[in-house]
Amino acid sequence: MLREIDFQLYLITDRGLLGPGATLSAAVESALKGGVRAVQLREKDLGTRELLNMSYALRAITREYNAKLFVNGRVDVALAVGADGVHLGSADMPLPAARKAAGESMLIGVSTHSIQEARRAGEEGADFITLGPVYETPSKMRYGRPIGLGPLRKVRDEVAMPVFAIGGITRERVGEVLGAGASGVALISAILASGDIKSSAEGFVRLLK
Ligand code: 3NM
Repeated sequence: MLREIDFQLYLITDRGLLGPGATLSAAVESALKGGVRAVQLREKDLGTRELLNMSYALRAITREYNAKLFVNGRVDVALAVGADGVHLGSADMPLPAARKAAGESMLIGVSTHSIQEARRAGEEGADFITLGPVYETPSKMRYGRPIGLGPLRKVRDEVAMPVFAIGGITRERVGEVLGAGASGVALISAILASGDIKSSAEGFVRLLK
């Protein structure tokens, strides 16, 4: 089954980066106003009920803007709130099991950190992958050492699905990662910690047109 990926900018949440008093819903709405059309809810410290409530809230807002919603790691939550997809990391349910649970129409994105992981995700039927961290990220070692542009250049010959460059992505680096073969970019801080979420999102959208 072909499930189309119709976005190039993939915003991932981290409410810890928001200013004092800011809510994640308001921050995401600003990004949507700036043209973001795919959001991954990634708040790993939340318990199931809190995550569920936040997912419902983001589902309502993303729907208003005709944007896709992905839930990190939790097929059950994604299904319960009617999200468009789930995004799997290496500690989450393996892709074949997630596909079985999620059904055929749900989008499944997978985090990869090497050509080998990218290939495997392709073989297992991921709809898209993130590949990184390409650059050093503000949160540095949490995501491992930067892999640089080399794997991005190689991955295009290895997999057919869209590949999003992730890790330290800024507007200045969009040209470089697209040039290396990425089909889009996935990011947190360059939008959510930018001070002006809407205009940062607009900047990325302009570059990706
Ligand atoms: N995953 P920023 S890097 C969530 O390499 C995440 O899989 C990564 O944040 C990976 O855009 C990363 O602020 C953090 O660098 C991305």
